[in-house]
Amino acid sequence: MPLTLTSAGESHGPALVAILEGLPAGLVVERAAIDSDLRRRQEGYGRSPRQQIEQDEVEVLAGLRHGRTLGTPLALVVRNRDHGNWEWGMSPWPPEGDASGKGAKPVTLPRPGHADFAGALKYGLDDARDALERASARHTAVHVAAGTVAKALLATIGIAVRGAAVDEEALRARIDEARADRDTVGGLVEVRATGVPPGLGSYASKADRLDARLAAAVMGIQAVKGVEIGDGFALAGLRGSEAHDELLPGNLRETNRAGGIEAGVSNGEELVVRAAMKPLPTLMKPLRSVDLATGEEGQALVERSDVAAVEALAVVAEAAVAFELARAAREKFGGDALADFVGAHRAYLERIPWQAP
Ligand code: EPS
Repeated sequence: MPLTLTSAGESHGPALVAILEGLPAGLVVERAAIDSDLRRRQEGYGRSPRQQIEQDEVEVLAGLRHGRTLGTPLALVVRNRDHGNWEWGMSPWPPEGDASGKGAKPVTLPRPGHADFAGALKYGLDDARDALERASARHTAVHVAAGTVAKALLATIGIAVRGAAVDEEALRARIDEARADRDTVGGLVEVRATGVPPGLGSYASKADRLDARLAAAVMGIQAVKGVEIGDGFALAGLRGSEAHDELLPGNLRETNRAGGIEAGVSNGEELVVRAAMKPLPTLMKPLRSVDLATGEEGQALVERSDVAAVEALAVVAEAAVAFELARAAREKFGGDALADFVGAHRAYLERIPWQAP
C-alpha cells in the first residue's frame, strides 16, 4: 500500500488532523520527537503573537500502540488553542446566540497574494474567511508532525533530512527592518537529505520522477513560489562541461550540482532542495483592493499576522521532503513489517556498488 497523507483543519477551527496510511508495523514513533519539531516550527523568527497562544503538541487517535505503529492508519491531531477566541466565528455547527468574538464579521476586502479573492470567486463565497481559513499556513503544523514520523521511518534505513533558512543572520536583519516598517519579507530555505541510496524515483514517467515529486511537495507549501534541485536555475547559464558531476573511481564525485538527482532518480549524492518564499500577504499597511460585496475600492483586510515565516518554512519543507522520500522508499522497499522494509533496503545495498558517504 502506498504511503499517503490526508489532512484537514482550518486555521482557527477546533483542530488540525492528519491520517497517514501505508506505514509498516513496528516503527517506533516518539512523542517527544514530534513535539520538538512542532516547537521548531513555532519558534521561527518573525512569527505573529499567535505563536504565544498556540503550544502545539501531538495527540494520536489511532494506529499506534505502546509507541509502535500497528501498520494501520495513523491518526494525528494538533489542537488550535486559539479556537477559544473564535468559538462563534468558526463553529462547525450553526452557532448559538449573537455573533461574538473573532471571525464574526465577514471578510470582503481580499488581500492581494492570499487566497481571499480567487477562493471567494471559485467557491462562490460571501465571506472570504471560508477560503482563507484552510489556505492559511496554520495546517502545516500537522504536516510537520507527519514529517517527524516519516523521518523516523527514513532513519531506519540511514536517511537523515534537515532544513534551514539560507543566510539566517541577514534574514533576521531584514525581518527586523520590515517589522519596523510594518511590512513583510520572504526568503530562501534549503533542505538536505543524507544517506539517500541511488534508485529512489524513476525516469519511467513524469509522475515517478523524484525531482518532480519533491518540487510538487515543496511547492504545495503556502507562500512558496519557486523550487530548485541542486544548482537548479544557475545550471541554465553553464556549459555542459561545467554543469555535470564527473564520476570518479569508487563511484565518488567531487561536485554535486545535480543536487543528488539525475533523470528523476536519486544518484546517491546528498539531496539538495531549495525553496523561495514570497513575502506574506497580510500587511499592516494594506494594499489597494476591491470590496467583493459592493465592487467599491478599498484597502485589503488587516489582521494579526507574521512578518516572516521563512524559518518555519525550513521545518515545514524538511517535513515535506521527508514525507516524499519516505513515500519513494516505501515504493522501493515495501514490507508490512518494519523488518521487511529494512531487510529489503539491506539486500538492495548488497546488490549495488554504493555506500553512504
Ligand atoms: C497565517 C496567518 C497567521 C499566521 C498563520 C498563517 O495566523 P493568525 O491570523 O491566526 O495570526 O500566524 O500561521 C499559524 C497560525 C501557524 O501556526 O503557522 C496565514 O494567513 O497563512
